[in-house]
Amino acid sequence: MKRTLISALVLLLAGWCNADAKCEDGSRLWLRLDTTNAVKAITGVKGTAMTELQTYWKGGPVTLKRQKGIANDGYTIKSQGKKTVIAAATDAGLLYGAYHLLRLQQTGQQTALLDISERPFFDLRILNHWDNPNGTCERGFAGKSIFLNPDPKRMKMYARANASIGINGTVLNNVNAKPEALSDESLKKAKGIADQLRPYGIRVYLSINFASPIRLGGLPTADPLNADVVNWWKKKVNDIYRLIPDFGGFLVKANSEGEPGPQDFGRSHADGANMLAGVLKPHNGVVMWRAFVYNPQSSDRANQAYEEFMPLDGQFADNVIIQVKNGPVDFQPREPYSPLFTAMKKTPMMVEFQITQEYLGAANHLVYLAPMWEEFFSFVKPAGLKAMAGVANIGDDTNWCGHHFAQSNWYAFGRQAWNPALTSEQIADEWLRQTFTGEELVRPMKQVMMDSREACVNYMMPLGLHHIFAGGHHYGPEPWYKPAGVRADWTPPYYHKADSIGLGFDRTVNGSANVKQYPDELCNIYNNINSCPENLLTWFHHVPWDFRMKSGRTFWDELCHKYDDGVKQTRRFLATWDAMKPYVDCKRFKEVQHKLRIQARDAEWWRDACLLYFQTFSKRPIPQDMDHPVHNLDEMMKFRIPITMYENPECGYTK
Ligand code: GCV
Repeated sequence: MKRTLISALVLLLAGWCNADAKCEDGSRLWLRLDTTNAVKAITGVKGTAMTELQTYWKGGPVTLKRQKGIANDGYTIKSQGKKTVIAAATDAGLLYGAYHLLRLQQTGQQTALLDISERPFFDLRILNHWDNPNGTCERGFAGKSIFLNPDPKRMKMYARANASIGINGTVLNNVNAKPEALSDESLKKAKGIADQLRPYGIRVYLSINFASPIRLGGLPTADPLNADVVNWWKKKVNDIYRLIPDFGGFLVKANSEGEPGPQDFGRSHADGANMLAGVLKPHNGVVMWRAFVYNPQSSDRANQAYEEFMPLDGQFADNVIIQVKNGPVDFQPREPYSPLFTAMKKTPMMVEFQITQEYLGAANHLVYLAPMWEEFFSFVKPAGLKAMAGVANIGDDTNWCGHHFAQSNWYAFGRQAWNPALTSEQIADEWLRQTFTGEELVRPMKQVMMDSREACVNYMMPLGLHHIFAGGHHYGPEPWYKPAGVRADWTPPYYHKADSIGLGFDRTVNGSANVKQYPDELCNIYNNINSCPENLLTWFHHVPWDFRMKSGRTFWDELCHKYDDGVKQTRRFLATWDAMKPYVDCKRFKEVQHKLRIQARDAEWWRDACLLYFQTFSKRPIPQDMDHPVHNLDEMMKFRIPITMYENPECGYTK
C-alpha cells in the first residue's frame, strides 16, 4: 500500500504519465503479447507456429493443417465451431497464418467466424542490413549491428518480429562489402545466424565484394570470364551451401561509388551478374544485382542508371534480379520513380526502399514512410516486380530503431511486401493498436503518422527540391555547400541550381532530357512546366521565381509557405503527442516527446537556412502572412551539428 502510494506520487511529480501503464522500453516492438502459457519450444517452422500459438493465443483450439493447392506461403484461416483451422501448403504458410490470428487478437478484432485467405504478393521480402564487420551500421541510427555478437534472445525477437510481418530473407552485411565477408570465420558466423533464423522461415543472404577472388583468394584477377575466377566462386559457393543449405544468394554493389565490379576487367554488369548466377543456380540461389550507379564525368546523375542498364535489358540470367532504388537519385524525401522500372521489360526487377532514414531526419524525426512507398506503387505496378528489399533501420538500441515510431517503418515494409495493396493508413492503424494501448491514441497519432512524410518534404525539400544536405552527412541543410575539389554531384548547387532567374534542375527535353526516360504520357506531363505535378516541379524544371502556382501565389511565395507549413506541422505533431500523455507509459512518452522537440527545432533550422539562402538569389521578401525566420543566414552557415549526432542520436543534442 505504502509502495503504491509512493509510486503514484512519483508519477504525479513526473507529470501525469499513464500511471497504470508499466513503463515500456520498446524492446517488444509490436509483439506486446501477454504470455498465456510458458511452453517448451517445438522445433521446425511448424513447431514455431505451434509454440507461438500455445504461448500467446487466448481463444479456442487451433489446428494447423498441411493442405496442397494454397499458393506459395499463403494460408487460410477458417472457424469451424469453436475450433480455428489454419491451413497452408508450407510450414512457413502455417507460421504466417498463426501470426495473422495473433494480430487479430492483439488489435482487438473479431476472432470467430473467420474465413480468411491470404498469400504473399512478392516471393522475396528481404531486409538489407548495411552492417559492417566492426559492428557499425552504415546509415544506421540505432546503435551497433545486432549481428556483431548475436545474442540468442535478441535474435529470437528479431526473427519473430520479421516472421510476424512476413519478411523471409535478410542480407547480413553492407553492400559496401569487405572481401572478408566470405572468409571461413565470417561464414561460420553467418551459419550461426542462419540456424537461429531458420525456424522462423527466414533465409540468410550475403553482400559480396566483386574483387574477392583477388583480395581473399589471392588470384591475379576477378574477371568474371576467367576460368580460375569462376572456379574460385564455385568452390566458395559450395562451401557456403555446406554450412547453410538454404542460403538465399548474393547481393552485389558493383562499379558503384568506388566498389569493384566487372567493368574493371572490361566486362559488363550482365557478364558479372550472370557468372555469379551460374554458380548459384545448382543450389537455387539468386543474385540481386544493384543498379545504383553514377559517375561524375557523365550526364545528369538521374539519367545514369537507365543509360547503363537499359542496353543490357534481356541479357541477364533468370536467377538474376536487378535491384533498383525507388527513385533515380538516392532515397530523397520525394523523388519520381526510377524510370528503369517501366523501361526494362525483359529483366526481372525488384525495388529497394530505405527503411533507415538516411535522408529523412535519421532516428530523430517521426516520419512514417509507408505513404512514400504507396506513392511509388501508384506509378510502378507491383505485378512487374519480383521482390521487395528494404534497407534496415535496426540496431542494438533497446528499442531496436532509435525512435519508437521508426519501428512502424520496419513493420510497414514487411506488410507492404506481403501485400502492396494495403493502404499506409491501414498499416498505421494496425501498428498503433499493437504497439500502444488504448483507442484514444490511435486516431490522433494515425493522423500524425499519415501527415509526417509530407511534413518532412515541406520543411526539408518541397516542390521537387532534392539533395541539399550538409556536406559530410545527410542530416541538416547546407544548400550553399560547394567546397573546392569536391565532385559536383556531391554538392547541393548541382541539384538546386539557384540563380537570379529561378530554382531547379532542367530535366526537360531542352535540359538533361531525363523526362524522355519515362513513358510518353508521363514524359509529356513532366516536360511541360504547366502540367508537371507541383510536388516535382524543381525536380524537372528550372522554375522562375515569379512562376504562377495553382494557389495563385508566385513560386517564391509558395516555396516560403511550404517551408513554413512544414515547421507548423511539426509543432502540431508535438502538441498532439503532448495530449497523449495520459494514454502512454512514462518512458515512451518522454522519449518520443524529446524526439518531437528535436524535430520541431530542426524543421525551423531547415526553413531558415534554405529560405534565407535562396533569398540571396530570388531577392524577394518573405511573405507577410507566415512566420518569419528566427535566425540569420550567417548564423545558419556557421552552425554545424556534430557528426556523432547524426550517427548516434542517442548521444544528445544541443543547439
Ligand atoms: C551503402 C548512398 C549512401 C551510401 C550507400 C549508397 C548505396 O550513397 O549515402 O551510404 O552505401 O547510397 O546505396 O550503395
